[in-house]
Amino acid sequence: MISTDKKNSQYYIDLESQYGAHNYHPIAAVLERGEGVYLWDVEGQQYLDFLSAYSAVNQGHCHPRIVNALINQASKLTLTSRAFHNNLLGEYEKYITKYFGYDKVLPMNTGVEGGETAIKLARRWGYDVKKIAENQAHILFAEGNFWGRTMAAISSSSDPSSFDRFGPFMPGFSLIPYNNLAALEAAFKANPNIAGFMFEPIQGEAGVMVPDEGYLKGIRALCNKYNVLMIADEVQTGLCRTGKMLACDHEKVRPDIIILGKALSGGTMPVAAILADDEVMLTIKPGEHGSTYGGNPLACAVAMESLKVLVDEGLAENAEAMGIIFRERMTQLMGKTRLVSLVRGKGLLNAIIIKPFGNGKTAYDVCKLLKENGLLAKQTHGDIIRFAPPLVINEEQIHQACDIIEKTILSLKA
Ligand code: IF1
Repeated sequence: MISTDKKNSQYYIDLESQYGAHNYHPIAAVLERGEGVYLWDVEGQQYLDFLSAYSAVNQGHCHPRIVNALINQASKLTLTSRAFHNNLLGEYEKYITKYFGYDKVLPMNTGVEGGETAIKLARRWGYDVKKIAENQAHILFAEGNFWGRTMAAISSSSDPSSFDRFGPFMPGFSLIPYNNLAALEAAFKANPNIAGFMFEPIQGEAGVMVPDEGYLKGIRALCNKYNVLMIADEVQTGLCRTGKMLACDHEKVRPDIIILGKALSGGTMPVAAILADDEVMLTIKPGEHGSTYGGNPLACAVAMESLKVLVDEGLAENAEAMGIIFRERMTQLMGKTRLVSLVRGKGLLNAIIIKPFGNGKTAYDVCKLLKENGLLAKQTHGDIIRFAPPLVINEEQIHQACDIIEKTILSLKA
């Protein structure tokens, strides 16, 4: 007797439409299983995952070591709140601070909480250490930034789809052009109350915007010169994604505050971390910041294993090597079609720019065709497709993916 309770993709899509907020417009793939670089939908169709949940699954879907760490800890103790101590938090805090070379870590949950925490730390350091007048601390951001959906995050956004009709906005923020050191120095000169400059070493959502060589070193030098905290948002670029442990490592630059999230848990649960030295971190006193789940023992166990896997499996080196192959293949593709106008990226954070084709179709339509051909990717800002597979991808799989991308794009009519 064939089971009749097997539901198809449309059934699940309809449920989401009926009962869920419409705050996304997903590609029509209903996924039910993931392993390594692969996902399977409810019809059993296999896909190469080239989004990695926006770089949260760097270690590959359901990595056995990370899942086992989750299961083992989940059967012992998951949450105590920070009203009490537990036997994993201190071990984790020692592990991650030694791993990245900072005095202390403040554990939170989502990446945007990491950004909020970094801003609070920078403002508090501004008042207590830089001696900025009360309520005058200012934080600088780069145009094109994306660091989440909270009111502070959208208050610092230059993208109307993030902030339009959500006002009023948080004061004390301003924007300068990305990848522009002259604009950064001019802003620092004009305002002595700037406590921090928060930036992405590569702007992910903006379309994998890779800054000029020397930009990160230039930020470090100007932050030193004007006594401003250098705040690196490595939520998407960190944890081996760009071919180094941190994207700032490409220029051997050490920010004052680092924000981590996403792959810190290998894609199993929300885990974020803010790293800084004592001069910054100890400006927040007991009872002045926190969260219910921040630093929970389950997150500590999962994060330690996720960090170990990155090093044990050489995922930064693999991302570097596989990224070179990917960009070479995409550059060859550019020579075969007018539809691809640019390839850019570092490690396995890459993007192509697709010109409009066939009566105004865009990158979103290409992603729908890629899905039909067995590869999942997501467009950003109309004409850009970001390609970011799990960092465990091997040479055969990267060529398999490039074959799918090439076949799909060459089938389009300019
Ligand atoms: C969505 C985008 C990516 C981030 C950086 C902080 C955060 C993010 C550099 C906040 C989060 C996510 C959010 C998610 C989709 C995804 C995204 F398309 F929205 F912009 F990756 F590019 N800093 N990015 O990229 O981390 O609070 O989400 O844990 O909102 O749809 P979070």
